Amino acid sequence: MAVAGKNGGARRGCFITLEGGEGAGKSTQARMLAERLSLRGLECVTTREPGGSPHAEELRAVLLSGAVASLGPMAEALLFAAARVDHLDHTIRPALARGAYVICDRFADSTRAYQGALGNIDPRLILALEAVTVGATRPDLTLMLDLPAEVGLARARARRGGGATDRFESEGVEFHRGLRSSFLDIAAGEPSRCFVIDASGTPAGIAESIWVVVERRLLAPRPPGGSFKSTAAKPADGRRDDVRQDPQNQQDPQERVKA
Ligand code: T5A
Repeated sequence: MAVAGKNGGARRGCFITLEGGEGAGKSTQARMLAERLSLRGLECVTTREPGGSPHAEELRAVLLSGAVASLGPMAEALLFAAARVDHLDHTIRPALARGAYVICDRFADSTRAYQGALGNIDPRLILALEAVTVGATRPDLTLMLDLPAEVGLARARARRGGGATDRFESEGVEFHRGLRSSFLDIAAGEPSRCFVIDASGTPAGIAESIWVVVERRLLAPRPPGGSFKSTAAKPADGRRDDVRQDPQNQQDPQERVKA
């Protein structure tokens, strides 16, 4: 089934991105979501950034080795953008053009958070680079997997076993706390695209929360003549548990707690 896209094109699929800190469970959830969509008979393409196409995977190896770090965040941002162009041209756009669901583990919000906010690059520059790189191929839905930095880092560490940390995992915990805030700020700024998911539960519980959002946002019939609107609420402690949708689309807070 192809979903009508807001970004033009007579027929296109659906572009879903997963974002969040290290070890938040993005890859796990991307896989689980693809399995569930596939059971509905929908074609799914799971992919990742940096990477997702042969040349972009080569750039991934360079970026995660840390070889570019000494050139500074702007050079890193440009290389992530170069990888993204190749990924879009060779994987994402062809899949969307044939009506597939593309589920991408990280995308442009990661550049905004890692290189932009944490790397102190002027946000106008990051957004201009994003506009040139991404063009109209913006995600239809972004799932922000949110959990304390320490928990995500512990998960990533446990998975790695004794292996070496990569370029960004090796940053201190303050960096990763800052990342979490940046992703939550991005979600607050674009509530019609972004939905924050509490990623501290079990994989199955988180997958269920994600499925509720995907069903309501992408699979349910649209209300006549319009897209869903949403409003964002920020708790007093600065953490965001979710980005609430309009009443037709609202997630039961209890469902989130259970996840
Ligand atoms: N980057 C990327 C930039 O700086 N700028 C950019 O523009 C882009 C696109 C990519 C790095 O590049 C940076 C960000 C990153 O540092 P990566 O290896 O792809 O490097 O890093 P991550 O995307 O962070 O991938 P991770 O694998 O570390 O995290 P995930 O995908 O969020 O987590 P996942 O699913 O692999 O799970 C990690 C471990 O936790 C377990 C899993 O089994 C696994 O062992 N797990 C859970 N455990 C308990 N409870 C749960 N609910 C769990 N879910 C998963």
